[in-house]
Amino acid sequence: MENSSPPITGICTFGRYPLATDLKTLKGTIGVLGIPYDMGVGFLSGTRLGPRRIREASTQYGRGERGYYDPDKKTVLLNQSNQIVDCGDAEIVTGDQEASFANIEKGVRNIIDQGLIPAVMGGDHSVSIPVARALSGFDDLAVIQIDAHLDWSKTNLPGKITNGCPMRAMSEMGHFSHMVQIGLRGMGSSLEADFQEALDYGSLLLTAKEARTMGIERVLEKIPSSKHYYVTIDIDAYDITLAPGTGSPMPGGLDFDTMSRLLEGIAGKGEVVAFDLVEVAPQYDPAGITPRIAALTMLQFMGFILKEKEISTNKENQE
Ligand SMILES: [Mn+2]
Repeated sequence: MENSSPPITGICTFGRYPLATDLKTLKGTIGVLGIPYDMGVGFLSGTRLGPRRIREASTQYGRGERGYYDPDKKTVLLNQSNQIVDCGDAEIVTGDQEASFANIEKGVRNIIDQGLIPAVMGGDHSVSIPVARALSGFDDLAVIQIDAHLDWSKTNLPGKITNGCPMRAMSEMGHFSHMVQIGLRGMGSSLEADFQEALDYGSLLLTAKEARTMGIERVLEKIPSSKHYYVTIDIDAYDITLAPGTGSPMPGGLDFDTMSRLLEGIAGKGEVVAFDLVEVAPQYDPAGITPRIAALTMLQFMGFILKEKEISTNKENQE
């Protein structure tokens, strides 16, 4: 990869990592998959533009095998070679939710079948439903949602799936051993009865305020131990000032450091087998903050995941 050339040059791939759209012959550890989809949105749509804008923002941070030095952690992250590939986008069929979801699930399954961790960029939050479906082969799998909203709405349109119901949908899938929901606050789409159903299901609910008050170390202690983790990040988990480009931005949210420490802690707790970052709607953010913080969040999480992989491989080699 010609990383000596300026970020503005070349074909726009996530983090300037190599493009690998043949999902049957993937090599590496993490496969980025875009989902330009927003048919699950009843209010402000536009998340179909998310993947392209996130990719564009991410090129500025493409460091190749050099990685980058983190002065807080005093370590170099993302310096592993040939670990991340950009798999392009899932095939979206305009107006056909079922076909689109089937294609998304197939795309994610293909990446997993090749032994890679899917890093999915949405798309509205309904796309996490086919992503979650694709994870049915993992045992002892917990889902951690980082989001301002509970996303346990009952869909009021028969046969229609919206971005307000992915966590309810996941609770019905039967292959998640635990559910944790962090960052809840403010005016959400879910009703009081939905919160009660989430609790009855056994979901651990932590509001943004609770997370702030107890501190991230305590939050990490509270997350149940699992062998495998799937993390679904709604960009509106961030405070409205950090991510205005989304359909339902909300004040009182997480800051970047909190998100970063949370993701680092999760990567250290168990094996992250998939993650997605959803709900970036760039057109509501002329300053372009939102796709940028989305790209940085994904890159950081990838750095933590690869660092953990490196540590566990070293341990295995020593044993
Ligand atoms: Mn959501």
